[in-house]
Parts: sequence; structure tokens; C-alpha cells
Amino acid sequence: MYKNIFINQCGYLPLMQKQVTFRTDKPVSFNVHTSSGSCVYTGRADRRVENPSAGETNYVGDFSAVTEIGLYYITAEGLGESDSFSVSGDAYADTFQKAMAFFYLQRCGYDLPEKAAGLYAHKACHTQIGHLYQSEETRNVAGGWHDAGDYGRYVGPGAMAVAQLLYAAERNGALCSSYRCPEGKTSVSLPDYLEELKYELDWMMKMQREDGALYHKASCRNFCAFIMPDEETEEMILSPVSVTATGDFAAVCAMAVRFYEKYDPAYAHRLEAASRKAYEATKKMELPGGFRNPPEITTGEYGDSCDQDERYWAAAELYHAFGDQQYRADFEALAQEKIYQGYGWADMGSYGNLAYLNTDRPVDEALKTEIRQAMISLADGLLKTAEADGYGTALTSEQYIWGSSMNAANNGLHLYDAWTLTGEQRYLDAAAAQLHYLLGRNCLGLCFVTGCGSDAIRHPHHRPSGFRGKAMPGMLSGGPCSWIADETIKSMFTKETAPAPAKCLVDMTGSYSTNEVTIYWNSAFLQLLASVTA
Ligand code: G3I
Ligand code: 9MR
Ligand code: ZN
Repeated sequence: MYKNIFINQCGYLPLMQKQVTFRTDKPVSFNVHTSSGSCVYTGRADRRVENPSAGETNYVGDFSAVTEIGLYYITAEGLGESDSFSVSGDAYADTFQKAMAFFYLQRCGYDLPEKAAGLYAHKACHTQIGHLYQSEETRNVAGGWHDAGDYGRYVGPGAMAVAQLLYAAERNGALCSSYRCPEGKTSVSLPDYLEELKYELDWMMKMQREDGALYHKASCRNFCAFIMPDEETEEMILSPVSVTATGDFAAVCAMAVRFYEKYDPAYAHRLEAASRKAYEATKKMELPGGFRNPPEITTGEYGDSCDQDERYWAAAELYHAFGDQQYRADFEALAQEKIYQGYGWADMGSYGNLAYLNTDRPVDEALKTEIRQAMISLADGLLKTAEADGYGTALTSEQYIWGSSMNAANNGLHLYDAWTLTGEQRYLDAAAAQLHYLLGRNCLGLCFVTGCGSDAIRHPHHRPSGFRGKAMPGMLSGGPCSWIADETIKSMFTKETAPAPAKCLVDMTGSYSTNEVTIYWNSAFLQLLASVTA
């Protein structure tokens, strides 16, 4: 049935702000019912919002007063009922576990046993030797996580995913230590959570050349058909090195040191050495160093024309971790030019800012103030956007682009940062609203994470899911993209006949521009979830 009442299908923590969106052009009274039908709260939605992103009018209601643990649904006259949702201290426990287990199921070069991986079990894939592009040289690069619905392995996106998952652990240790690897314990010394991240860190180390630089990616020449990963046996090519990959790797290894040193000092040592070496390599690499796919290689490009922000993140993170004056001087020189910001795969500035703000080492206090101001001013813009949107989403109409779910999550993280800097509740509420958007409070009425909530994405662009005919659980869909950019969505609409931007998602396997999944969209989601629920 067509829905008109939208909430987070996974539910709410008891004390969270709780808002409901109605698709209607008149104010409405609404009732919150327990699952047995009794009404526990009556409210009125009289805040009207014109919503150009969704091409509709909304009224917004608040039911934050419902704090008692239970299972609920909302009704309003003439508008039907909402999906059911819970109010509970562990409303997100299952979603967290599934979204984290996704990384395990994306492992490459690993026998995924049926008892742990079920339908998605397969033999170790992509173990073939890697060939350096245009060279006779070979290299063992088995391991790491598949990037997405495809089986490429790309260093920059991998580093971003690990950094975000480390932040999740730092901010919400209790939640992250509750993670259980589907296979049971695979390490004696590490918690399951850190063991999973180590799987990617280990692979990235294999991608490091002897001079410290990182190959940009390991993939076959082209995307394969919808087959299981161990059936893709084409030649494995290592694309040329890039500053993007090298800077991101230097940064994430430096960051990882503080997480691993208490469990495995020898490993922390290796991370430090790899990080310093990569950093040195970036100093020798030319500007601007943007990566472009060689002509014969058509897998994910992750091109990035500006690599200053990767250098910026690396300098800050290495200074925070190791304290050398050189790193500090490099960061401060870059920051004099520009305060970089961004949590995406191409824009890493905000990670650099967090490292500089969080270090106990001596820093330039005036620069620190400037960084704080830049962060708050970014969040203020996002807050305005979110407050003007009927679903509380911090995306303007133009921002429903490829991977818009990541941008919603990362904008939530910018809002969260402003909350930590100011203590103002409105930033935290707006950050949490991005979580609610992703989990069902959106104009499509879909939970964007597979296998979660009551009405989730069912046909993501993900090879193992497509091959098995059932969506792997715990994957965040890329979300609405108004570009009309893949064959499937093009066969349904032209740019002229397309629905409003926030509705440009088709839950069909072919729609990679609106409905693919990736490790760095899941990580953005998990960092947001961990942050706002800590
Ligand atoms: O940087 C330009 C910007 O200047 C311009 O205004 C804008 C409007 O067209 O485009 C911007 O670049 C876009 C970029 O995303 C950043 O938003 C590219 O056109 C667009 O093609 C690109 O989309 C990326 C997509 O790959 C295609 O390359 C997505 O962000 C990225 O998440 C996605 O990643 C793919 C991998 O390649 C392969 N694996 C799956 C993964 C997810 O779909
Ligand atoms: O499956 C590929 C997906 O992972 C990528 O994000 C996407 C864009 O680069 O490309 C997909 O592969 C498609 C290819 O680009 C065009 N032919 C159809 C492929 C999907 O089946
Ligand atoms: Zn593989």
C-alpha cells in the first residue's frame, strides 16, 4: 500500500528526539499505538514544509514524549498507518551487527564457510597473482574487502572505510565490542571488531610498493558479470600508484596504531613503519597526482583531481600518532592555504581536522580555533538544510547524487562534530535525523539498509545477492540519484520524466547509480550510528 506516514523503521532509543513526517497538505492529528492497538499518545502535526526534493508537501509531528519501551505504529485520519517501530535501548543492535558483518562477507581471498556465510559462502577468491600494469612484475595482493557490488579492491575507499570504523570504535566502544564475527572468533588476541578491520589493513600493506607508495587498486580489467567472486578468474592487474592511495594509507595506518598497540605491539609497530614510509613517498610524488584509469582498465576509477586533502589528513594523523615536528609543519602549511573539510572518498579534510583537534601534542591554538569555526559553519549550513526539509534530511535537491546515502550519513557526522564542539542539542538531533532518514523516514518509505526494518531495499546492485537471488543483509543502498545514470533507470525515465530527486531510486538489481552498495557507504552509516547512539 502507498505510504503517507514515515518513521525510522528500526526504531528509536527511548530518549531520542522522535519525529514523524506526513505526506499531506493539511495539518493532521495523529495517534501513536502500541502493537496491540491501544493509543498511548496523540499529537498534532502542524509544521508545514514545502519539499522540492521530494516534490510534495509535508507536515511534521513530534512524538519524543513516547519514551516507554515497546513496539508501536502511528495512524492519522485519511493517511493510513506507518510501518511499525520499536522504542528500546537496543533498537539498533541487530542493524549494527548486520551492517558490520557485511565486511566479513565482503572478504576477498578467504574461504567463507557456509556455517557463517550461508547463501553467500564461497571459496577463496581472487588469489591469482597480481600483475603490475605494463610490467612483467607480479605481486601477491590476496585479501582485503571487495569494494562494493563489484569485486574491485581500491585503496582509498578501503582506507576511508577503516578510518570511519575506527572512529565508530573510539566513540562507542560498548557497541563495537558487541560485534560478533559470524564465524566465531578468528583471532585469539583481538576483539572481533578490530580483527575485521585488520583484514583490510593487512591487504593495504600488501599494496605498498617497496618505496612506500601504494598501488591505487587491484582489479580485473573490466567489471565481470553477475557471478560469485571465486568465479572471476581473469588476470588481476595492479593499477599505477597514486598520491590518493598513498596519503590515505599513511593516514589510516597512523590512526590504527593507537587501537592495536595494546593488543599487539608488534603489529602496531608494523603499522607505524608502513605509515611513515608511505608518508615519505607522498613527499616525493608530484602534484597534483590525480589518478585516471589506464585506457584498458574500466573498473572503479576513484579519480581525485585534488590530493592536497589526502596529504593534509596524513600530516595531521602522523603528527597526532608520532609527534614529529615535520608532520606538524606540513599540516600547518597546508592549513594556511585552506581548511579542508569532507568525509567522502575524495575529500578527506575533516579527518585531518579531527586529528589536529584531538591530539594532546602542542598545536597552534589560533589555527585550532579557525578549524573549529570552519566546522561549525559547515554544520550551520547543513542544519539549515535539514530544518527546511520535510524529512529532516541534510541534502538539498541538487545533492541527490550517486551515493547520496553516504552524503546524508557524512553530513550527519559534520553535524555531530558541531555538537561535540558546542554542546548544542540541535546539532545532535539533526545528526540523528540522518540515521532516521536512512532507516525509513524518507519519501520512499524504504529502509535503505537491506534486511533491516519492515520494508527494506530488496534488490541491491551486488553480485553475490544478485547471483543468489536474495539480498545480503546489512548493506546500505547508495540511495536516490537524480542523474538517471544507469541503463535500468534510463529504461524507466528520462531526465524530463524522472520523479523528484529524492524519489530517484529504483529497487532493481541493475540500477548501480541508485541502488549499489559499498564498504565506505556502510562505514559512514556505522560511524553515524555509533556516534549518535553513544
Ligand atoms: O567531481 C565532479 C563534480 O565536479 C561535478 O559537479 C559532478 C556532477 O556531475 O560530478 C562530480 O564527479 C562525480 C563523482 O562521483 C563525485 O560525486 C562523477 O561525475 C561521478 O561519476 C562519480 O560517481 C562515482 C561512481 O563510482 C562513478 O565513478 C561515485 O561517487 C562512486 O561512489 C562510485 O563508486 C563505484 C566504483 O566506481 C566501483 N565500485 C562500486 C562503487 C559504487 O557504485
Ligand atoms: O557493476 C558495476 C558497478 O559496480 C559499478 O559501480 C558501475 C559503474 O562503474 O558499473 C557496473 O557495471 C556495469 C557497467 O559499468 C556497464 N555495463 C553493465 C555493468 C553492470 O552489470
Ligand atoms: Zn575476491
